[in-house]
Amino acid sequence: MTRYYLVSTLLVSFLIVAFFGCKSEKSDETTLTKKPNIVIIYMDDLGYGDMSAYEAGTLETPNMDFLANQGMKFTKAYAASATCTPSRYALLTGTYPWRNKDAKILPGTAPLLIGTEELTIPKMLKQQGYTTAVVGKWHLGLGSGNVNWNDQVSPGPNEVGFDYSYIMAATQDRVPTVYLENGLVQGLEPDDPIEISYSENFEGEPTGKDNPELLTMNWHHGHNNSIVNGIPRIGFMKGGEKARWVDEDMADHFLEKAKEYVKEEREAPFFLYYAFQQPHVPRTPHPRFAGKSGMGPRGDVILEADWCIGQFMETLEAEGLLENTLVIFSSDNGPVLNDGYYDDAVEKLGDHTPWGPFRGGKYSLFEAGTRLPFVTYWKGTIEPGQSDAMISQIDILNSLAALTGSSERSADGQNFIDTFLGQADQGRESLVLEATSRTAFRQGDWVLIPPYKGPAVNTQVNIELGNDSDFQLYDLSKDKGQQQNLADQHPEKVKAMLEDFVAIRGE
Ligand code: NG6
Ligand code: CA
Repeated sequence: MTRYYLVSTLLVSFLIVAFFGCKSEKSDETTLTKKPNIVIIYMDDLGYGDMSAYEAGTLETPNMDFLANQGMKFTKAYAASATCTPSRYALLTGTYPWRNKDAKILPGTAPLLIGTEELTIPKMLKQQGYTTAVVGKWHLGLGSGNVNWNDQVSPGPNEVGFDYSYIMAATQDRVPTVYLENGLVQGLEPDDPIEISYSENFEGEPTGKDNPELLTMNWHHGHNNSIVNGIPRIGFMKGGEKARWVDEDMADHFLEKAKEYVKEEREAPFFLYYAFQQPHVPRTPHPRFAGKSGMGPRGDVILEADWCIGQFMETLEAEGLLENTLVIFSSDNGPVLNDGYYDDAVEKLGDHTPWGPFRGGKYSLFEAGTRLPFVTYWKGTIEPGQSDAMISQIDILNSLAALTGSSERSADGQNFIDTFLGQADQGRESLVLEATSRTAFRQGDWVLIPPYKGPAVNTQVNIELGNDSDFQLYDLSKDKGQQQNLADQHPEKVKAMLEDFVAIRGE
């Protein structure tokens, strides 16, 4: 039987060689040196409990679940921060965001946050022969201080390692509300230039504050400057009428760009950072999804994002790339319901729990701020499974470097490629968490939150921030929801953790 098998295998191999022997040497070479494509799908404000594979919430997210159930689903994975810009900075550079004092939520006019000399995932992968692209939300600053949106906008993604970029500059709620392709605003007409200010309005331009009659979505806090498509935004914008995006089409638009990129680069090893805008505010589902979740626009845009992921994965499959592509799926920070607009997110939530079993949410030092869905999927290479290893998004750079044979490493990141591929269960021993410039220390099963001044709750968004006048110590193995502060009971633990924390963080 065995011998028969061996002989028949040899025979088949011989036939294959004989039959395909005329194929060029080049194709053999490509097979030998072919590195896997890498895609990072990055959500904006999606919580641990927003995905049905993680928590049995009310939403059904079959396409996200497919990745989780057919790949490695991580239960102790963290974003580097509880807000967007610092998390994205850390994801791409493998560096803790609190090391960079400017890594805060940026206005649409902020200069590029990543230094053009800094190591980034796309830069590292380029050295390894990859073509690289970002499609979607950027929010890492552009230019060097005084952006002229009517000219080539630089430096930007293309100067920190991306060969191709198709982005919105900041967030969906911030101006300029336009797309940029490789630093050029799309659809801009020369006789209608764009002007942007984050300090004052342009004369005669309506605002959310003064012209409620023009609004299709009402603001709750902030978000009362210029009105675009009936939605009041953060920041003032004038001109560029033809270049302005249609909010309801944004998801389809980015999906189209992501699909085009994959089709064009199917022969190359490529890296695509596909940065979704959902479910960040303003939540503007395409009419195909409006009302579909029964949970208002926040639920609807999660269904929309889920559908986009399905479409994107179908494209990988149709192009024959599924078995040669590592997909990493995660989110930039925890969930928030009312983030500045009246959009029924609170009113229609029902029994859904975006934060899963955790306390807090976006902006919070409590777990829900940074503990997020994290999945690695690679058909045929990663066996379906679950990992309870503690990992951070700052570990992606070093892990991908190890995967692709690069010797580059970031100082803060660790290499967990074997864990990502389901071949090991090793994770971090400790990790510094960040939320709006405050930090906490996660070690083993424990988390230590130092005292911070400031309100316990951000009442505008109704999220507990983690501030307290005393040390807080939680044992997450027994108390996921951080209800029992054990600091008084374990002063020696507080002291020991504080020492290790200070050794990494500094004073
Ligand atoms: C806050 C905005 C919030 C959101 C956030 C950035 C106000 C009052 N709130 O300042 O709506 O835009 O910034 O979110 O303006 S993030 O996910 O990009 O970090
Ligand atoms: Ca975010």
